[in-house]
Amino acid sequence: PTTVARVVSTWDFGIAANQAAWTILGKGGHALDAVEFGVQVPESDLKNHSVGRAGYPDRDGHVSLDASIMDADGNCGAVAALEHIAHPISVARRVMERTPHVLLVGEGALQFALEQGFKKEELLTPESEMAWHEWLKTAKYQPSINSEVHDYGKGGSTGMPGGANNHDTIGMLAIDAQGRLAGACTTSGMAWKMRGRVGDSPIIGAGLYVDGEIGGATSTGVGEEVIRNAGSFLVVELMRQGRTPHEACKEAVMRIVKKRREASKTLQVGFLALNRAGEVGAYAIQHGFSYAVCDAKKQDGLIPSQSVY
Ligand code: SD4
Repeated sequence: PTTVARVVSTWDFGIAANQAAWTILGKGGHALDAVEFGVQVPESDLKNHSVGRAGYPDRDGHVSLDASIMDADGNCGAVAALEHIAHPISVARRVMERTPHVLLVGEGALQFALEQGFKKEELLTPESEMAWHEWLKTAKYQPSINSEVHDYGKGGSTGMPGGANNHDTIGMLAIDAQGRLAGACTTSGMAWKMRGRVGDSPIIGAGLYVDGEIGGATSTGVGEEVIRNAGSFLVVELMRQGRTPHEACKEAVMRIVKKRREASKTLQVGFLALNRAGEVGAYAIQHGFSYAVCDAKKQDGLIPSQSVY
């Protein structure tokens, strides 16, 4: 069957990531290769402080990365709290393809990555280190919800100094010319998180879910709220029940808002979904979430998501 190939991803940095994915999709390549290649772009981007290299560290100064990847047949792999590896998404794919497991964490994930030939690197850049030192001046070393309340007016939710960063996790979903779906999600998590904290991004069903019969979903924002609601799985299940991607994302967002009415006023969660027919939808709690769509007709479309607030 010939389908319209399409790739979608979260936030404005999704444009460049989609274009990379398109170099594979546009040639009739596999959706799985496209999403892995696509999200490597923000993983490498030194200006991006919420994904991969140059990501903001945890409270103790460690850059610790979460990533997951999934295909249409239920194959999936993920890494959490992985340090020193520039492309966690590629380690996640190796977990999927070369181990009997789905998720490797921390030291074990690093050991596996090194065994697979990935290079051990320092991912904390001088700029991120400076931002961390700046944060340390006022930070109390204890989990505080306010350290993760962000300046949505500037479009981001990563808790960076001065609200200057308007980028978050990248979640990417693709359908290729043969109708195969795949998704990838990669992040350095919430800036200044507790050491060992894992968000939604590497949790299959939370930050990412793909079902070849239905479609895929991915999320960005405060991962705890997404995990609590098995967010991406919920979006896909709602599409299974007949919702459009937009309706499914909206209903999943409303589920969070309903359960967490007070907290949801100050936190961001955004969902992005792509169904088997190539239809795209998104919804967020806070204003400012956007997503990028790329196909044969449009290479750089950035679309603002609707939101509750
Ligand atoms: C997390 N959802 O670790 C990710 C990161 C993110 O705003 O999107 N931050 O919770």
